[in-house]
Amino acid sequence: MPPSDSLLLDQAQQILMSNRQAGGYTIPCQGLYPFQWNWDSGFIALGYAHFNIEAAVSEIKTLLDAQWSNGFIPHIVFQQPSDTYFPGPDFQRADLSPYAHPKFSSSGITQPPVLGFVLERIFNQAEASTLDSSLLEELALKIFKNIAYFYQNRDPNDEGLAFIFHNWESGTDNSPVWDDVWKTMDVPKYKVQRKDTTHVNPELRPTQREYDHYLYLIDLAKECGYVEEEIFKRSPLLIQDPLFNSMLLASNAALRRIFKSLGKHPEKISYLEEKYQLGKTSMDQKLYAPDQGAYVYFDLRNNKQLPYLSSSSYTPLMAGIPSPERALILVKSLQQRFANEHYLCASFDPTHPLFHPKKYWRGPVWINLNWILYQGLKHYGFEDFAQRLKTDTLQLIQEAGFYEYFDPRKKLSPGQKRGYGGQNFSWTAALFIDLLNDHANP
Ligand code: 2M8
Repeated sequence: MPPSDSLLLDQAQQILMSNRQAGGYTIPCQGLYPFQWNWDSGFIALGYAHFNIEAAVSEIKTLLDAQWSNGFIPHIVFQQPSDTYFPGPDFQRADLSPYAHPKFSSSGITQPPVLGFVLERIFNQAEASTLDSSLLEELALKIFKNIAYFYQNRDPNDEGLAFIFHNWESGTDNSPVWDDVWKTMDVPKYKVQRKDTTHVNPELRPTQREYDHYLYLIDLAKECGYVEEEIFKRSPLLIQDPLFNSMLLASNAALRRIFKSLGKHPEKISYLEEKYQLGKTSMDQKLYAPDQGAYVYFDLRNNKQLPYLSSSSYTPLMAGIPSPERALILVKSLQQRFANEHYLCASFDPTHPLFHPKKYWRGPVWINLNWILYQGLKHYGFEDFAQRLKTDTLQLIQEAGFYEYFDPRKKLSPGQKRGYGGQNFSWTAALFIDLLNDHANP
């Protein structure tokens, strides 16, 4: 490993340890995101697994501690008070749900379910002797309950696909994909004090008007007492997201492998297998857009595909969804649209007029999405392209540092920055560690 990489590796470990809190969980970024976030914790655990296995396990455990009685896992757990973030617990009011955890204050929306494959990787990474199989089983059963929650509460048409009812559930907060949904809504103007705009350049964050929609959707879910059946009837945002569902299917597959390795829970393995096949077929039939050569979002409320390409469009590769022939089409589409004048992988189609290279989820590169795409390319044996993706990812971090997101344009004018958003960002550090220590995984 070049000396510069080993310095960066040290720095990445330090970032994680300094973002780690006394309660045994890690915040994504000081100030900007001062609580525990769901899928952040998953990616963060993957980084810890290489140098501090206890911290890796604790990251998952602390998140699962806040799991609701129906299996739901919130997108934010407000583990400790902080006044540097809005909307906090007083606005999000998870306590309105009959299933909310009585001891943990949290949000009532969720995020892409990554914990299944994260758990598998952590245990594969750990020395066989350091973690016992009863711990693996205990955590896997909780994650199973979470996966089953989606099939039971977010899949009213029995398609093996989960719907989301908030853009924050997608993790890709202000993607242009959501613009179409906002056009169908007429929401009030909220007079609230945002905090995100005090930490980073407000022009690069979602607009005030976009936030009105985000807050309105939370208010609507609160009116429904966070009961999915009600939300399904009323929410103007009801989406089957290819990224969210790919994470669900990848976690489903990982859980089956875990139960098989334990030699236990055959009925759960069959249940998951059945749902996986259903989800795979539905995703291939409903979310695939032949004219784009990739998967897109399906708007369940208005019963139509949303015709945009984003980095999410290629994430089904990680869950083994497309046939090998279709996987090849995906890779060609990715190469043609995303790989020419840009580092991989812009979060939104760089050839589209709505692409913005610096604005959050409207174009910049995000390291967690790159990591997911890298796994997908390797899964189908596209070794060279996977290598290109890995090199691009490491190069962005080497050039700019451990930022939240990166401008994907290869050529920047003098004085233009490469890295944006929060600094010393936890999942950027964690996944840098994982990519540098790339190891064989199923
Ligand atoms: C961003 O989202 C939060 C809301 O969840 C925010 O902007 O306040 C997203 O990038 C999301 O994917 C991420 O998990 C979160 C914390 O890093 O920040």
